[in-house]
Amino acid sequence: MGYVDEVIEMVQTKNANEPEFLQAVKEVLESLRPVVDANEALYRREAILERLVEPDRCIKFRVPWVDDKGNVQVNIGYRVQFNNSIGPYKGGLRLHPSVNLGIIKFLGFEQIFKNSLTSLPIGGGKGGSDFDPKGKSDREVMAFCKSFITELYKYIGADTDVPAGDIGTGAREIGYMFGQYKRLTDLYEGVLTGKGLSYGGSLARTEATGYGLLYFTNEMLKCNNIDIAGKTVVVSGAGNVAIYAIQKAQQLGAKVVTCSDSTGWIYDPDGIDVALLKEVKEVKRARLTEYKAARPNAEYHEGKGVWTVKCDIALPCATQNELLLDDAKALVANGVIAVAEGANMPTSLEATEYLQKNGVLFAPGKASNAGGVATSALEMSQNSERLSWSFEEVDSKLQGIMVNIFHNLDDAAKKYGFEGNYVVGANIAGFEKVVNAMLAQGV
Ligand code: NDP
Ligand code: 2IT
Repeated sequence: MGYVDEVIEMVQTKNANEPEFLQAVKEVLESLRPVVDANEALYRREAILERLVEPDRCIKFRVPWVDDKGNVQVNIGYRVQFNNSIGPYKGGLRLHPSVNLGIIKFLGFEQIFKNSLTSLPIGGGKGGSDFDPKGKSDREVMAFCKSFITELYKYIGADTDVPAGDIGTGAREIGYMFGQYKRLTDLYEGVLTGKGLSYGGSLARTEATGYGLLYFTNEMLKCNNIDIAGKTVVVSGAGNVAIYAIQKAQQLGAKVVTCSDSTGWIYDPDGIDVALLKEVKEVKRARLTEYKAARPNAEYHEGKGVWTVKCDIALPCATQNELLLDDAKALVANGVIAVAEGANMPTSLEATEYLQKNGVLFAPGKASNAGGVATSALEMSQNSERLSWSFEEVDSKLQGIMVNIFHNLDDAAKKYGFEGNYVVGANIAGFEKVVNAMLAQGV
């Protein structure tokens, strides 16, 4: 058995109850075969793959807080510090009832390669909790966030580990967490990113993941002689990534006709009204039925369904494993040209393979959604130099980073004989920098 297969089998045995982690490891390691085969003796001796798939540490803790009725609630908090070979651990905090250790490990593992692809000095980590912010009052969210940081603050710091937003964690949650960190440590430092603009946040961080997704997609299309203007786009999700992906796609001249949340989806033949979507989701924190109520021409459907809508470009921006084999078949049958992931691992392995086999340009999230964390790293730079850059400056750096990521992975794919396979390209390009650092730093 080859080295890659041995390590996949070991991960399977040791982490049998963590399917998402296993899925992420399989996708990465299988596409690293060409590099691993070329360096097998060295990597085996140094146990590079065994070291890569085992986090530096997993922190799990109790998060007690008091709800509005005076009852004590208990959630579980996690931080997985996966790999800091090229910089301090960096990655978001997910607040969602589905969160468990396996999900945080999959996200932390992906983050290693994503952060490496940004070309900025950030290592991989991820955290979160099974706390559900939905339906909670601001005071309850604050109580949870303060309790969460009261334990986590021991393990994070501007030069150690810098958490940020993810599903369920936005500016409100980051604000409460930053306040508690400052109170406990007396340090005014860039320990969290995605902060408000008045206390160290970066302009363009809110927009960065969605905008970055479109900068990447646009470059990928351009290099394949396709113009994004006039194309029909379907988007899933209606959160931070989806909203700003829709906005930038429209600015580039495309027409976006769908969005979704965890209960249903919208088809808007006139194109999604971003201002209305922001009002419904960012201000009211309401369901998409409110979008429909304000747009007579739009349709609202319960459940899943955006991938059945005819489109040229599909952008999954909600969560993992939301685009499965049948969805990929529906997209291909409807003539899709490109699928670019805004979410982390939204496309299953089978669906990815089907899309690639059918000639669809496929951009893996660790490359195409890296604009969020890249801009977080720019926020860290601004915090370190105690300066704030203009929106235009950050946005132009973000554009440069996304274009650069595309060419790095395109080149890596070509170098190893996998031209056009951006999954292989992203994994190899992300891995090479990390592995070189690991080798240089020894055991
Ligand atoms: P948000 O919480 O802002 O939005 C998530 C959206 O996805 C919501 O509309 C949510 O619906 C919907 N959704 C549908 N099904 C699910 C489900 N099963 N679990 C969770 N959400 C679901 O999150 P983000 O937009 O920040 O994140 C979306 C994806 O992008 C995630 O995969 C995240 O890891 C990834 N990502 C985020 C980055 C960032 O900077 N924020 C950076 C890079 C990647 P509802 O409103 O009903 O909950
Ligand atoms: O998945 C991700 O890259 C994020 N949620 C953003 C992480 C960050 O540190 O900004």
